[in-house]
Amino acid sequence: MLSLCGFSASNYYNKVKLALMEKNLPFEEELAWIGETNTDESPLGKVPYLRTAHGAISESDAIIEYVEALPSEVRLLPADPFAAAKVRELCVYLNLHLELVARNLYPQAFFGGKVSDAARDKALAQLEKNVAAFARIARFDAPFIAGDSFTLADCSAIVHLPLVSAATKSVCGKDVLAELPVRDYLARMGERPTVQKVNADRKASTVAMMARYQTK
Ligand SMILES: N[C@@H](CCC(=O)N[C@@H](CS)C(=O)NCC(=O)O)C(=O)O
Repeated sequence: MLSLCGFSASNYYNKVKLALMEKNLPFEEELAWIGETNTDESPLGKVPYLRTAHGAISESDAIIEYVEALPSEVRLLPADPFAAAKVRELCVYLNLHLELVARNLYPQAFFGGKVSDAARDKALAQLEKNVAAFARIARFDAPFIAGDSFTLADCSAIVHLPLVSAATKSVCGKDVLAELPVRDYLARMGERPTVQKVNADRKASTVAMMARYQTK
């Protein structure tokens, strides 16, 4: 049995959880908050990590590639090598060029901290450039983000895009994704039972996370 370790408020945890559910693979969830992770299983102390019969894997990209290689009637990467590379390209834009840059704003957007004006301006400038590039390759109305089927890129888009919007709106006073049809895309994805489950669990976990945060 696979064990997904981490917590459901985490966007990277949910990226993997969505992939596992979309592929109908059985797994259990093991709660591990930041600071309570197993260093042998996740050396940087990040979540998620996946415990398998062979050992643990950290880093969500390594995990979802493993998950995709497991036997399942559902594929989240096209069989065609070029099409698969285009899905992975979108994943890099979403994970590295959008989410990781927006993450610099999270301390102020979500945790009551303060981001310096210089850090805010730097993140905003990078995001504006990166969003314009992302908009050239994303296919929001295709109806999935990489085309006509649900892929690993949707697993990243569904969990990251709301945070990029919320963080930039809160800290920079503007949603860097406002010009893109993100709302319609997310509403369409929200019709999927897997996404509904991830969102319901995320809300409950966020309440628990904030309660822990406030008592620390
Ligand atoms: N590159 C990592 C990023 C995961 C990540 O940043 N997870 C956050 C929670 S959403 C975390 O563990 N933060 C704690 C830390 O960075 O020490 C991945 O793709 O798995």
